[in-house]
Amino acid sequence: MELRGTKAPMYVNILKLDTFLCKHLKGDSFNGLWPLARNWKEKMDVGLPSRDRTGVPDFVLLEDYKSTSAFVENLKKRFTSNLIYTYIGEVLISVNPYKQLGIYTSKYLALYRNVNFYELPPHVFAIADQAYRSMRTEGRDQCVLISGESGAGKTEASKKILQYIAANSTHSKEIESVKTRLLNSNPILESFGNAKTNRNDNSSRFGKYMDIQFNYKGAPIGGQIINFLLEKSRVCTQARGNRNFHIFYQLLKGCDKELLKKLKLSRDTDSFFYLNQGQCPEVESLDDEEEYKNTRDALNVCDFSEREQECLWTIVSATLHLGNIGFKQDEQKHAKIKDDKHVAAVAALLECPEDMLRHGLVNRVIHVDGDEVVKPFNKERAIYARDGVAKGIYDRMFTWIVQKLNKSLTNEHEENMSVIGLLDIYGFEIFEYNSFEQFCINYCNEKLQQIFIQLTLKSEQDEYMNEGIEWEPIRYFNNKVICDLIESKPVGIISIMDEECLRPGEPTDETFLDKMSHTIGTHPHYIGHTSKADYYTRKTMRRDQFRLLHYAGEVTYSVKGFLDKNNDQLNRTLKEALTKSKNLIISQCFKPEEITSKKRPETAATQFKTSLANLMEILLDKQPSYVRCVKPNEEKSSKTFDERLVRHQVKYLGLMENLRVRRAGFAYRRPYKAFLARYKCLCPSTWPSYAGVARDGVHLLIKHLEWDEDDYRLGKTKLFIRWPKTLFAAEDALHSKKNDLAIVIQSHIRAY
Ligand code: AOV
Ligand code: MG
Repeated sequence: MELRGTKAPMYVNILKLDTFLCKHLKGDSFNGLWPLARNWKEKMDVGLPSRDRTGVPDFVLLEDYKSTSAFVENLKKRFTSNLIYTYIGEVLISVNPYKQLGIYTSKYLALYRNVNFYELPPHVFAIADQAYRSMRTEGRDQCVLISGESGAGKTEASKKILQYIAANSTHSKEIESVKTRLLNSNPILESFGNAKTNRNDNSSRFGKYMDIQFNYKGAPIGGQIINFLLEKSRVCTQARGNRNFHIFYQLLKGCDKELLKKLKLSRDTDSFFYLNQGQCPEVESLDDEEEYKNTRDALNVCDFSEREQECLWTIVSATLHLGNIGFKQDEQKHAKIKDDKHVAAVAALLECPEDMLRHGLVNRVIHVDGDEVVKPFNKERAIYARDGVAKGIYDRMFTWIVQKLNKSLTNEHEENMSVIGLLDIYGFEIFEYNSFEQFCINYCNEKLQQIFIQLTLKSEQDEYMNEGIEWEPIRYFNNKVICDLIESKPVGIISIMDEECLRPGEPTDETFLDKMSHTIGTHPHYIGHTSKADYYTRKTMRRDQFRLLHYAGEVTYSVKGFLDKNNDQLNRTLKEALTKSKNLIISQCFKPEEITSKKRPETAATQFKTSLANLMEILLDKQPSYVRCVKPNEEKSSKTFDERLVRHQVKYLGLMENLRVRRAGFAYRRPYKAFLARYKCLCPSTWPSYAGVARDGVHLLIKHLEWDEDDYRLGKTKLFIRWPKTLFAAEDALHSKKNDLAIVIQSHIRAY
């Protein structure tokens, strides 16, 4: 810890004081905090702060733990005092402050290092530290699951955890290079996979799971990223106030003239159909030009060669040119290409045969009895084909980037690695108009909620068992019923959708909807037109809609586009044109085998389901920590705490349920040693020193404090306290003792 300015002499005194106290008082109750704080006053302030003004730092200490209002009120008190973090036991609740709080500096990084979870105020660094230390001491793989709705702060939290691990793990030259690459993977993925939405200027439009791998010394030696379902429809359409992925704007604003010319682009974002629909070319909080530089730097750090980077830019610009290909329709309703210039540009940039591209954009070739039959598209189908190519190349390029990053992060030399996994996935989404993408995103959130409930309940139960304390089963809502509705076979929504996609004849979104009505219309979490729902509920739905009662609330989906998006097929001629591309990346993404293979590719939803099932396996294998992010208002304001909005999130994040589980028996628990260290000065038999077993010491202490028999239990390694008030009484007693101690310290300082 550096010593600077006028504080230095004081700090030296404190060091001496520390020795003095340890020697004379044989280790005071604040021992664990001494080396960390900069001056004695700061040390004195650590602990449970004033509960009236700033709320309780752990929800288990709420007197009225069953009341959502009390819960929200506590969050509000803390938010208005700039305390954005609160625990429920070991789960961290984080409220987006929408301003820089100065709580992620090197001082904080050092403060939380190697300190027991409960000795410092709640912080995301404490979660990171706990995961890191558990991995090292228990040798168990860890994962941190971050959830919350769009804009609640998940991605920021995951970056802070990575920052903490990079700063507080072992250093060496080789390791530094791994750390830099791990940190630089974020800006790359964000440039290509994040976009401005109405809820978040930097919204992740893909799910991400990242493993950080460590050697036996605890140094990060590599990483592995798994990406989930990029929202590729954004490449072609953006609702008002939305933008396309950041990279498009970065490239147009930031690249030099020479590259711009080579890519046949202009800087005017409005001249591109794929960029002007949202009518939002600029975002105040984003500097596209500057970000372009950052993206390039990050690409260099992560071993993307010059040539590879050039290929990325050609794909990004080819996408823009594709969007500007317009179509007209002749009398027979056959589509004709309007903008030759852009087709030529796409073919040149992607280095693929122009004639094939032209043909594929307006025709479908089908095989009937061994003969090729050409079926011209109408304008609508031609646009669909064009958008298909744009989405296809962008999506596969994104996956290619992830794979490339993985190569750069792979460590092949070390065995016996331990890992910490970070999961940052898109939050639950309820829009006015919800489509296939929201269906997948919300399904994913259902799965995460399921393991959250399962695991917290299970770990709670395990803890009681291990400590030899009686466990009283509690009732809770299990959302498995909704997961089953979506994913079970053969009558889950995904199966029904797949069946429709594969059915010969003319399956449409409407026939899919009808089929759902017939098979799952009576399911308690499904509302369709034939459901037994009340008249009013059905009346609020359009003919093309169905509604799911998710754990987080009702969402009405429009089936429009479900089958197409699930089928996710590029027309054969276009795919063939892409397999002939000489572009380094496109040629890796579109292999000729795809054309020759007779096997039908899996549908989008089924692929997603499989990747989620894999993710669940990965997660269940690890010891989880949780960060639950809450959004204080819809205006991105640092001043407003919208109680209604927060209440809703508290409900659907299952936080009350979580608290109920945690409080089912005992509100508070601490290992004996830690409890004794903090409170031993309250009992003459344990103060100033206690040489016996910590458990016995705690017993003596409790007897001295005259606690009621029913208010606590002595477990094998921990003390369990039933009511917060018991702890508060001890804490108040400690506080007055602290004041006495402060006087001793002050007089000592004067004496120096
Ligand atoms: P998300 O990941 O949860 O949404 P972000 O992590 O991108 O949300 O946070 C949204 C914005 O809120 C950030 O760009 C910051 O401006 C601000 N913010 C979040 N956390 C903090 C913090 N701890 N301190 C200061 N500002 C913060 V989405 O990706 O949309 O579901 O798909
Ligand atoms: Mg995000």
